[in-house]
Amino acid sequence: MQEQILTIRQQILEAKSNGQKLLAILLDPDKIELKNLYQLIDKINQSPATHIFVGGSIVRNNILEELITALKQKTNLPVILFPGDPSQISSKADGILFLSLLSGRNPDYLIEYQVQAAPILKKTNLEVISTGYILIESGNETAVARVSKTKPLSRENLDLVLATALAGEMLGNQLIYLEAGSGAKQPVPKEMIELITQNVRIPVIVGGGIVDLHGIQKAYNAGADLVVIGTAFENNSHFFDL
Ligand code: 1GP
Repeated sequence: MQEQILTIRQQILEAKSNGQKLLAILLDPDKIELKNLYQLIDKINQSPATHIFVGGSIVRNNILEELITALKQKTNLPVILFPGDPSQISSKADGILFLSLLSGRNPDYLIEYQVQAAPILKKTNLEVISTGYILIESGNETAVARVSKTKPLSRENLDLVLATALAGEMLGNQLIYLEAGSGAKQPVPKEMIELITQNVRIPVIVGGGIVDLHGIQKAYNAGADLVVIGTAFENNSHFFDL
């Protein structure tokens, strides 16, 4: 029998239904030195990562294409764009988180950038994964809040975070991303992850401010389907070494 090739979204759904937890390493092209790239990719290959996310709130340098080409050559992991704006689209990746910043009220990040990106994406083979992106207050102003000029949702207001996630699901989002922001002082609270994952059926990504393996496990235990690690791996490529 011919083996069916699953899309990225189908793989995530399958993992969720099998109880398999997923891990994405986030690479910010601005923070990568190309001379260390192959060493970094070796470290990713030795890690438990199941996905690679590429992006940042603002990407100033032009290494995006080169980075993705190298990743595609040297790893088998799906490479998924996690863009801050439409300039960060590369047809060389496998997919893109098509984000709408549901926690904010800035129309640019709710729909304008999506309108700009849609015709570009239509010309690529990227798998477009509609993602409701919810920024949670995390103790310091993060790049997402600064760049998007939006306020994160309060850590205390669980009802509002739940209503926002439910609205995302009802609008047809295929994933919900609970984001504390890169380098956040505090990650998304466990109670919040529990509440959201118990009440939406779509997979939930959790990221921002997770600095150790215990933090990853805590998010999984609370119900996260996929955890994102950026800064901690950036600062220490031995992060996953036993
Ligand atoms: C940021 O959720 C990601 O968008 C990862 O955050 O850099 O804090 O791991 P960290």
